[in-house]
Amino acid sequence: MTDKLVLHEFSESGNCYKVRLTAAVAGRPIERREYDLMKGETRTPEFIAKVNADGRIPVLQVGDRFIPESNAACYYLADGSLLIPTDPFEHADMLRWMFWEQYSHEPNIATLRFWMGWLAPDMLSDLQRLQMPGKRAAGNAALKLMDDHLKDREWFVGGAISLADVCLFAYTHVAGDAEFDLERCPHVVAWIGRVKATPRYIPMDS
Ligand SMILES: N[C@@H](CCC(=O)N[C@@H](CS)C(=O)NCC(=O)O)C(=O)O
Repeated sequence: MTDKLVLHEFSESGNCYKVRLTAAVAGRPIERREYDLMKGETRTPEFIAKVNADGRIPVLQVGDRFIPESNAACYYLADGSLLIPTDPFEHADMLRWMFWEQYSHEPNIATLRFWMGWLAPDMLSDLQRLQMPGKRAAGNAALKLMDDHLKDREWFVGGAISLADVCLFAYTHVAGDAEFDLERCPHVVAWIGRVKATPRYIPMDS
C-alpha cells in the first residue's frame, strides 16, 4: 500500500504552489491542508513539534513522516517521473538550478512579493525597508541570468521540461506581483508560456 500524501501549505505561496505543480505534472494525487500564515498557524507548539521544527510550510506529509523544504518535497514527488533527468550530468545540473533558486532567486523575488503583497507598509521593520533595494537588485540580476540562459534553449536543463523548470517557474511567473518587469526578459516570458502549455499543468489559484 502506498503512503497517503498530504501537503501542509499556504496556497498563495509560490513554494507551496511548486509542490502542487510537481504533483500534478508527475501525476501524484495529494491532499491539502491550509494554514493561515498571518495568524501564525505554522508557529504553534504542535506544528513545531510534529510537522516542521522550522515553523514553515510547505511540508509534504508521507504517511506519518514529514518532508519540509519545497524543493525536497518536489524531488520526492517527481522521483521516477520524466521531470527527473536520467543522465547524471543533467541530473546534477537540475539540482544546481534548484539550489540556485533557493539561494539567489526565491529570497529576493518571493520575499519582496510577500512584503509588498501581504504586509502593509507600516508593518515593515526598518531592517526590511533597508533590505528592499538590495533584494530588488538581486531579483533583477536573477531574472537577467535566467533570460540569458534561455536565449538559445527552451528549458533550463537538456531538451525537455525538468524539475528545475517547475521550481523556477513558481515565483518567476508571479514576479510582477513584486513589480519586477518581466517584459525586460523576453526569453523568460516565452519559457513561461512553454511551462503553461505542459500536459497536466495547473495554475497557481487552482
Ligand atoms: N526554503 C523553504 C522556505 C519556506 C518558507 O519560507 N515558507 C514561508 C511561506 S513561503 C513560511 O512558512 N512563512 C511563515 C513563517 O515563517 O512563519 C522552502 O523552500 O520550503
